Amino acid sequence: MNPSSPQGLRRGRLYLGLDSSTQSLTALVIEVDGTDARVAFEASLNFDEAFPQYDTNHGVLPRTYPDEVVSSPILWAEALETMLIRVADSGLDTSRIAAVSGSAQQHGSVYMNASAERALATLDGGRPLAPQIASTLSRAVSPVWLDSSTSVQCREIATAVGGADVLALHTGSRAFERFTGPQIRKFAAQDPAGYASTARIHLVSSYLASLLAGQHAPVDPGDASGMNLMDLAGSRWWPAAVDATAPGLMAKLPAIAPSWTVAGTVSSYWQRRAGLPAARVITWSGDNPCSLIGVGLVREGRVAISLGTSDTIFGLMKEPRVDAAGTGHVFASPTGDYMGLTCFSNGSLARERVQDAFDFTWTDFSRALEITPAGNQGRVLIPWFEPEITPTVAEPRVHRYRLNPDDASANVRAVVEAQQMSMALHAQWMGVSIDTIHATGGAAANTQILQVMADVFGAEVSRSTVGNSAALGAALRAWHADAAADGTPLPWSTITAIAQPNPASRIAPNARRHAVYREFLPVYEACEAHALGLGPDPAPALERFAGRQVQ
Ligand code: XUL
Repeated sequence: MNPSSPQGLRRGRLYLGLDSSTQSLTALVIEVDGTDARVAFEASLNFDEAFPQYDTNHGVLPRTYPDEVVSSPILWAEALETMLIRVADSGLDTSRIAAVSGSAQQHGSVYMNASAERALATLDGGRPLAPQIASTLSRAVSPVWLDSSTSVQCREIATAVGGADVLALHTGSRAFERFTGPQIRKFAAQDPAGYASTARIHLVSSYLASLLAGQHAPVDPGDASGMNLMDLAGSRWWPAAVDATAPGLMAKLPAIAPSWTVAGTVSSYWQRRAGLPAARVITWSGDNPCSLIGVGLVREGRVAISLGTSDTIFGLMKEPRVDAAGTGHVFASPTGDYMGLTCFSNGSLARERVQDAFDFTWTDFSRALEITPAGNQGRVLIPWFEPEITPTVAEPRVHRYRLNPDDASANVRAVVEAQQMSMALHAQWMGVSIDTIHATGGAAANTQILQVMADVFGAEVSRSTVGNSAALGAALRAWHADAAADGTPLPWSTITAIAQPNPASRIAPNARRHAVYREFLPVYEACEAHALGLGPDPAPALERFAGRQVQ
């Protein structure tokens, strides 16, 4: 221990961050010595592979209707147990874990009955978790963010509060199908008895925090802003939206607490089951707010692009500017500021569909990007393999312009260019002039994809040093909250030093290729408008663009 350091007493403390994402559960432990942090442990469990008995595909249950997408809260509980036992068996001195926090896929909801409160407090550490939790659920499944089945409910809620603009102004987003409020409204209408027997509606984040703490945990403003229910400026439930959503809902919602709130301690269940200490459980948040911290975005001006199951572009905002076009969201940030975010559902989903179609490895995929020119000679793919969030597309359909569906390399370039151009177009509302992008998520490992990103945006791209930015963000939030709870708060700049991108990974934009994309962008926009049924045939514009490329 360094006695001269004011943080000396903290030496060797461990902070555990968990990330329950769509497809996997990740655990990441940081070890903190003074104000230095290093990653001491990292592991992931893929739901489909580790728990085949749930029959999930990419983390979701088999679908009855294409637009209804649900997963299993019991699976998430079982994954939590398996992972915490793995952490305990990892050789780490888990007695040094001072605090645990988490991140979870946003918007998903878990419905618990009145028996949950007692059941959480009296879990039997001699038995597995899943069977003890099953009877506390008033709904066996959880709708997740890929669900797009609630357009009717979105309209009803918006109308009841005075229109889409009013809802966006108060909650940070117009009504979105995947947001929790519309999902709750649909459940209340379709299964009134199930809704009536629901005592608490958790987000995935607060559900898992409750399992850890052995008591109902609060939601943080970051995750709560993905519900269409919270008054963003006041970080409290907005009665007009709550009343417009479902009868008696206010009493079923968790408390909203600042994201650094201590929600309890690791319960006796986990102390016995996994030998964990009674560490502080810090309120969990959504994966996007956690990633904001995990990629070190604690000042305005830079953005991050996360290439995960969904692709998201987000950045910290001091003021809650709202997207007039209605596709973006404003969430609360774990720092107490705001964050702007635009989400694209056809992220890795679309890249993998193109990859699978040609039986490509990731090396083949990268090679295809290397051998094809910027602008793809005016060949365009609009990659709506799944219903798309941005722009809103209910019926999935892939559109090709001048693109032969059998041309493997051109299709690879087309999907990557489409995603990057779409992000550039639909992030303009944030009003941030983008000169630096922090890239994260699984596909950020691919240098060729990041080069297209740099060239489209005309911005430098740096890769996060730690791949699992949401789990890292959760671990860093645990550290931040633990220090604050001890009365020795640390600035976010210190907490996120480890999350700053590696300068050696910097990818510079190429001026010539950026010029190509500046010209391509309005042409792509015209293709998108045409695919949406909102614009004329873009063929002439594409021909002109392609003609200029070969000159
Ligand atoms: C954000 C969104 C997704 C999920 C899953 O609004 O729907 O990013 O959080 O990652």
